[in-house]
Parts: sequence; structure tokens; C-alpha cells
Amino acid sequence: MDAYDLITRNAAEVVTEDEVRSLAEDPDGKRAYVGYEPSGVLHIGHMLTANKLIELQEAGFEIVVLLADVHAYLNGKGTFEEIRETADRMREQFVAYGLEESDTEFVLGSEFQLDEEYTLDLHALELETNLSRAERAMAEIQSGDTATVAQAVYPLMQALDIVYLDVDLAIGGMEQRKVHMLARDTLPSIGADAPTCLHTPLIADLSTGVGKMSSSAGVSISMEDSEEELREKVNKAYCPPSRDPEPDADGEDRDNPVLQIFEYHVFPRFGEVVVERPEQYGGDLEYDDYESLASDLDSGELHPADAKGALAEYLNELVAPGREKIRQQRS
Ligand code: NAL
Repeated sequence: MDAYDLITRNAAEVVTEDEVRSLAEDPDGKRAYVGYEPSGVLHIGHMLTANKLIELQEAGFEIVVLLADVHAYLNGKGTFEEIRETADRMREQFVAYGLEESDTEFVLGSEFQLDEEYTLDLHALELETNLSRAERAMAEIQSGDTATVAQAVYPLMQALDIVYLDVDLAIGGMEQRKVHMLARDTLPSIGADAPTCLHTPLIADLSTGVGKMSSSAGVSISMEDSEEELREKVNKAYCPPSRDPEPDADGEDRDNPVLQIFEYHVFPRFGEVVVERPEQYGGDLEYDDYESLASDLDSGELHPADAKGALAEYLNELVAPGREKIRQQRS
């Protein structure tokens, strides 16, 4: 795979393609970053952007992971002390998941976000941004229904971090795209470049296939799930024998979350998939790529129950090292 294809593999969106092509010409030593609000335990959304970081490490990028303690505080996630403590645990879980420690720089937001120069730059961005734009940028990120002033400052700090961490490529889930668009529009006003961005897809709700999987509502997969819990969650998941399900009774679009997890988690990390089946049901099925697995599900060659069984096992392998780390952290 050439560098551009590896960088953009499974991306929902890149802004802009031309900018990413020019990064792909010489990725060695380029910096890609992602930021996370510290939370106790990684969930499948963190793991999805982490998959992209691991691919970018393979492409030669240096990875910067911002443990966004001040952002979590602004978003009402707890006292500053509580958040600080979870940041350390989260870093260890990312390493257990597979982010090479030697190629990954972990930075705490509060290490630079409380400096005088940063604060004045932040105020300059505040002057340039109207409140409704900041609010819209936070629609898919904010906790709570009504935006606070703190939540309006949040996206401006996220924009400024891109400058202060000196990154070439900003990574985030699709829920971050409006913050990144705000960053592209406002950073030039303080003399900084508009950042190049790559957004990873969101996985559909596990039980319905409608809307987005979320750890705050509905069923999510997390790094502390036991093998048994993973099996139960996956067994109950929505998985019609189709990669492109019909809308539901209310006309809502549906996706197949089981296939999405194969596409965005299993194939990127394992490269191939074996679905074990007894001889009497045709024996094992082997897939070298997502397309062949999806088309077998579509054609009926692969039964959803067999796909789910295999998915639970691969997910278990992905979370096992982090689950062990969490167990140590709690003992
Ligand atoms: C991501 C977050 C916070 C600050 C950032 C700064 C720079 C780049 C990415 C960042 C967290 C993210 C979330 N907004 O929703 O978890």
C-alpha cells in the first residue's frame, strides 16, 4: 500500500486531499496528533482513532497524544484532581493497546494551556469567534444539554493546541469535524496555518444499527469488558445478512455495526480473519480483506451468528492487554 492509501485507509473524510497528498510524499518525522478527554477506561471509540495512530506510526509519523485534562474539566467531567488521575491510567491503557511508547509523545494539556502566551492567544481567538459558531462546534462533544461558557471556550483551545503542539495532521472522530473546521477558519487570524485533518468514521449503535454508538447512551464496548460480556454484547448486536440494511420502520438509516467493527477494528489490526465453523457446516472460512467477508455475509455464505462468534473472539484479543492493565491499576 502506498503512503497516501495507508494514511487515508478507513478515513471517513480528509481535509484536504491535496494537503494529505503532500504529507504522504515524505511522512517520516511528520507529526500527527489526537486529543482525548481523560476517562477511566478506553472504549471502542478511543480504540478506533488509536488504530489510525498505529497505522500512521507504520507510515513513519510521530504521534502526539494529548491527554486533554483542562478540556475534560471545561466539559464538566469532574474535579481537576479526578481528571488528572485518570489521565495517567489512560496513557497506560493506550500503550497496552499497541501504541509504541518509543514513538508516542503523551502530553497533558495543563502542561502548556495555562501559560501566559497561550492564554493571550486564546483570547485573540475568542475575539474572532461568534458564540453560536463555538456552540455548533460542540454539538456532538458537549456533555449536558445547554452549552456553558466553558464549553464555548473548549473548541478554541482545541484549535490552539494544534498550533502549540506543532502538528502536521490532526486526527479525530467525525464528531470532531466542526471543531476542526472552526480551527481551519480562525487560526489564520492569529498568523497560524489552517490544520490538515483526518476524521475516522463513527460506528453505529450496536443494538439497532441506527445513529451512533455512544458510551453515554446505549451499549458500548469497553476495554474492561470480560470475554463473556463481549460475547453477550456482540451476540445481541444488530447484524442483518446485509452490508447495507434497509431503513428501520421509522425510516431511520441503519448500518451494520458488526461489519463496521470488522472493517475498522479487526482487519486493520489483524490483517486477516478466520471464522471457525464445524466441518458439517462447511468448515472454516478465511478472509484476507474486509470486502470478501462483507460480500460473503451479503450472499448468505457467512451466517451472522458465525460472524458474531468470530468478532467476539477478535475483540477479546484486542482488549485483553488493556483489560489486564486495568486490573493492575485497580489492585
Ligand atoms: C481533542 C480533545 C480535546 C482537546 C484537543 C486538542 C487538540 C486536539 C484534539 C483534542 C478531546 C476531544 C473529545 N474534543 O471530544 O474527546
